[in-house]
Amino acid sequence: MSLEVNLLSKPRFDVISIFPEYLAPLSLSLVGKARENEVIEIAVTDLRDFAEGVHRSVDDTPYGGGAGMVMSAEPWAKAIDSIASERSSHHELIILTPAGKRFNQQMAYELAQRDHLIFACGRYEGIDYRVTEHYRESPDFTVREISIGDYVLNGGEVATLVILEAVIRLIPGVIGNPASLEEESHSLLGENEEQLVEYPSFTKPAQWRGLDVPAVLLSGNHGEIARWRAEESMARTKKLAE
Ligand code: 6GU
Repeated sequence: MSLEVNLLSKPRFDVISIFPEYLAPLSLSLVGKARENEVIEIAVTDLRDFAEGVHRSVDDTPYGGGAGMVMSAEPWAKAIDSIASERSSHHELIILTPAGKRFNQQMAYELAQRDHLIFACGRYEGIDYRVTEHYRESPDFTVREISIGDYVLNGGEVATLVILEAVIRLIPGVIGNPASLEEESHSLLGENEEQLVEYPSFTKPAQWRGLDVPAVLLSGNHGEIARWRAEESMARTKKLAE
């Protein structure tokens, strides 16, 4: 299993949504800077641009009955085909759904290796399942259904923000000091083979509202400090499993 991120071309991220404004945070902070510095490319597409008729409808009632509406296959296929035709690479199509595989750090590393990710943000009762089936049959696509946890959101937009934030920070050149990727919680890099969470951190002042920074961190003894941090990491990780 290689966790090193090796990319031949600039990674491209496409997001398809009926609420493009929901993805506005992708212009902020680390992700926004990576776009400005042209380390990555992100484009947001309005699904309705690919819907027909005066009402630009993107949904319909479910076959078999039941509550809610289902997103129609054709606008999705038109949007996905249009986006894919702009790039010759293999495409990773990510369909956001609470019925998908739970997102984790291992998946973040895998997605950070890909040249082209397309995020399909479904709403309502989801997307006509034939969209998944259709692109699974194509050799140009890998299709993944992903969930970010065991709760229900109104759509895939926020899940896309979560996944993009986890993935993009792993791309070389996005984070100034890559060593910080090794020490953090859930890291699969460096010496964190047991997938420990991070130890607690403190900064100045040494006393604050009656609370002292642990004395060992002021000792200057690097061996003692490393041992204390490793013990804290193990204790925190153990506590999470309770
Ligand atoms: Cl990816 N989508 C929706 N609608 N709800 C979710 C989710 C995704 N992940 C967890 N809950």
